[in-house]
Amino acid sequence: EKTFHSNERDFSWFPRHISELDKCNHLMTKYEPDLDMDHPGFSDPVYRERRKAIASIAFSYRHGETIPRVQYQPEEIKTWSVVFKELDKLIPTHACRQYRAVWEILKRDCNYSADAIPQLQDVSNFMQKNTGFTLRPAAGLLTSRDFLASLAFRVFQCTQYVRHHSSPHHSPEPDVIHELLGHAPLLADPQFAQFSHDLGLASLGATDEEIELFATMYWFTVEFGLCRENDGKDLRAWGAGLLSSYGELSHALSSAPEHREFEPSVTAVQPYQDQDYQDVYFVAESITDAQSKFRRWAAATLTRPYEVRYDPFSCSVEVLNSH
Ligand code: NLE
Ligand code: FE2
Repeated sequence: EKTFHSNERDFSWFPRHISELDKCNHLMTKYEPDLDMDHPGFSDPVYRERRKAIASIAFSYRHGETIPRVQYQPEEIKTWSVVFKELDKLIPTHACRQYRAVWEILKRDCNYSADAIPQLQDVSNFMQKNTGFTLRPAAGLLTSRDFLASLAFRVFQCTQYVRHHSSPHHSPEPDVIHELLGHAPLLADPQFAQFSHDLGLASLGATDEEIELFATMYWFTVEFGLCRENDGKDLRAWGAGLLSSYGELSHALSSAPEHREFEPSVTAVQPYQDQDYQDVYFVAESITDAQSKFRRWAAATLTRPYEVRYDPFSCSVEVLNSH
């Protein structure tokens, strides 16, 4: 049984205007290569310095600024290139329909190729034209509360450094390859953008326990979700953690892991680890189906005594029937 005191609730802060996302950039420290012994870059001081230098862009970034460009080094481009080529081969048979459609457009109109790492500002402009989503630079893995809050403003907080070259097939943490190959294509799809936006809005003003449920929900959908196509005959990936990891993408669709039906009340409490390939994935009928199930579940689960709505004209969140 969850209880909360209403005066506690009155003090819970969340961003009301998009510019307040400048205050929503708290990092989880577990993936700092300085701290995590298992991180592929741990024993490489040059990598650690480089990652820090790129992350410093995010620390000084303020809402409304153009995202500074990074001059990627040959080794970083090589890592990108390996991942790009492997995924380009798998996408036709492994990625969901919406992803495949945007993938072709990105290659044609947005300089997506094995030769260069696209710049965040260019990709942000492309997404904005399609769904209103924009990118802002993030220094690493953020707290779930901060990360989910930004989605309510159709802002995606995006890392800019590149994974360690020793592990192109899988990274335990987000990096620019994960963001640009995993997330960006689907954030340019209207239906999927709406699903992400819904998750973000649901998270505003939520209790810590509820944030945990939403973060788990996010994990098994936006990051590792599967769906069916061709009248249920084919299994396809729509999760960004799969679409940026050619190692895990093949694993996820094989018969090795367990495939369970997406059911919000079950999915939201499923334990998971974030070091290696998952051994359980949830399969939705479609993104629209996941979205309507999520909406029903969130409405029944949330304890906040008000509703929120995003006003795209003022880029702000309105609180309705507050008492
Ligand atoms: N495992 C993913 C990849 O290798 O791209 C990143 C997951 C971030 C949650
Ligand atoms: Fe991600």
